[in-house]
Amino acid sequence: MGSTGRMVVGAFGLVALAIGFLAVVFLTAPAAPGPDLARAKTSLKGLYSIAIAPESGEPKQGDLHSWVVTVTTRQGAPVDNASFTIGGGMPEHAHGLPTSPEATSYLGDGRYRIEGMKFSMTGWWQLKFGITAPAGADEATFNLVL
Ligand SMILES: [Cu+2]
Repeated sequence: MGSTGRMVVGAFGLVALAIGFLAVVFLTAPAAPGPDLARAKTSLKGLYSIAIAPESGEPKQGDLHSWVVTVTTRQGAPVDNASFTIGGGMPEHAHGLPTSPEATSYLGDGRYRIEGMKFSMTGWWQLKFGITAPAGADEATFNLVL
């Protein structure tokens, strides 16, 4: 093999090495962590299981709409007589909810209707539910991306 041949082989080797290196960097880079979009979770102190669902279809930007929140004990028993504080906002914009949603009725089986919810912008929203019931006070935060 002449010196030109060795250079070609050498250059090819370097390119292969660079590709290999980039592949390792690319494949091992952590994926950008998105917010946890689960709509059912255990409350912060572990007292309740709490699940949220829009009452009719996925909410759209600007719509005043309702949610149904279901609260059970960790063993799955429905929680009656819960009261709620509802807050939240857009963590990336440092603003709160545009409305003051409230629990307006008990639907039975641990389900409560939350009325007056509105998402005035598209993007990442957080909903923070404070729950007070005979077993104690606890809270849960949900993420939504519109
Ligand atoms: Cu915003």
